[in-house]
Amino acid sequence: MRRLLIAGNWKMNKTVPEALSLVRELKKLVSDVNDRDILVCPPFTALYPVGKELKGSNILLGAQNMFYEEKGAFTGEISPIMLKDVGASYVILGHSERRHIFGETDDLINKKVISAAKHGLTPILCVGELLEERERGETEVVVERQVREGLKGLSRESEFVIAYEPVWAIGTGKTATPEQAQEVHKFIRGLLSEIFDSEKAKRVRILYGGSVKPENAKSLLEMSDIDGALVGGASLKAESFSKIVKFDR
Ligand code: G2H
Repeated sequence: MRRLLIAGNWKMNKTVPEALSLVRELKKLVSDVNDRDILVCPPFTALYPVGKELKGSNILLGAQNMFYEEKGAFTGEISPIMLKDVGASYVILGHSERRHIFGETDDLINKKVISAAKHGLTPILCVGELLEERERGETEVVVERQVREGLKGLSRESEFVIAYEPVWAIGTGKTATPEQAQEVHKFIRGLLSEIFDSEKAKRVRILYGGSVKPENAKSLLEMSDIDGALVGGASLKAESFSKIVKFDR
């Protein structure tokens, strides 16, 4: 009942010519895929040209962050209206790099989630524990706080996606085992049932992120509560990203 979503988070990579060459190659490699959603999230500077290049294709466009206000004196920020304007339909919010390098709090992330939904952008709320937190047995406490705070005040009708990204598995080459990931995904779906109801919880897509590669995608994506992947490093090359997109179910 949940359509798979394979999303590429390019982070702070790719100039405009590099971004265009990547999506041109990717378009060819995945043109025959129609049973799952494919999303790319380039840096802000490449959103407009990449969006133009993707028109009429089966690849969706998303951003990696935004501010919650519509416009005004917020130097350096980008608004949801600006993202819609360049053709984005998704926005990654609360990525662990935003939380830990840029100090984003649950409260700020929640304001962004609410604003994205209000403007018709689908928020991808990222959650995940640090290594120390996992070792202290606090994974569920941390994830529960991030999910509850991040979704506070969001209406049941709003479409949103959750990405579970254990921080210790991001860009480190260490992947959570499919069983470790499934356990947390199941826990998150249970929380969604409590926050909304079980019907809504069944429809929300929960992605796994953290060193997803062509070699481990299948075993992760086969788990019952893993509905897709948020891919960083391996989304920077058309070949590896397309292999993840096209993993055999
Ligand atoms: C986690 C992920 C993408 P990577 O940050 O969001 O990156 O696949 O490089 O671990």
